[in-house]
Amino acid sequence: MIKLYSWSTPNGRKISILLEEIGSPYEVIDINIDKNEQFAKKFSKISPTNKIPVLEDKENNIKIFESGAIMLYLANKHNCFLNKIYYWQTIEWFMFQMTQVGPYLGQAHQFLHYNSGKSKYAELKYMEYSKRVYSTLEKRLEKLEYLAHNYSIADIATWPWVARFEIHKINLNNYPNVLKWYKKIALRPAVIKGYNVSGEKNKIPLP
Ligand SMILES: N[C@@H](CCC(=O)N[C@@H](CS)C(=O)NCC(=O)O)C(=O)O
Repeated sequence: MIKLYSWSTPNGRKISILLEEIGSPYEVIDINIDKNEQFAKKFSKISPTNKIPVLEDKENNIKIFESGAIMLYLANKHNCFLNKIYYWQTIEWFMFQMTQVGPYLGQAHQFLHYNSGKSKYAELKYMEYSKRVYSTLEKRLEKLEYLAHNYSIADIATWPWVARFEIHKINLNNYPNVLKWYKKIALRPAVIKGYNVSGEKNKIPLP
């Protein structure tokens, strides 16, 4: 049995959505980061960075932190969502999520939503970065249905971040290709289920 330590955030949702897509049974252990449970002694032992998500798989006697590492582990274990033909394109767009979509939109959340008014410079900087991230996705999805041709870990990693469009103050209607991709993925039963397995239960936002 797989144990997933998670919370209702984009990085947590990536993993539960992937597990639902795979159809692998798993147990969720809530780590309420709003109550600083990530710093509890017990969790510190399995998460060296005191962050969710962490996955534990008894079958292979493994504990993994970092959402990217967890997703690669699951894609390799089950041989899915990491297509052999489009392997490097999938890795490219997966890495784009890990290094740009997540970090920049995450900072936009901090400065535009949770701490607005504290730094004009940071608000402007991360608003511009967010728009740049969306323009990159928009261009990529102009001719493609999914980020790396087939539905893959690149889409599964990126989608829960785009689902926070209201918090990073992006009008999805300005990015029609992203909007089409977002809405199509939002209809997948595994996405609907995986979105709400930990923490606060919310409706998938739609513009
Ligand atoms: N690079 C990490 C980021 C994980 C991360 O930022 N997790 C957040 C929730 S989305 C967290 O645990 N925050 C609590 C904290 O930083 O104290 C990953 O992709 O797993």
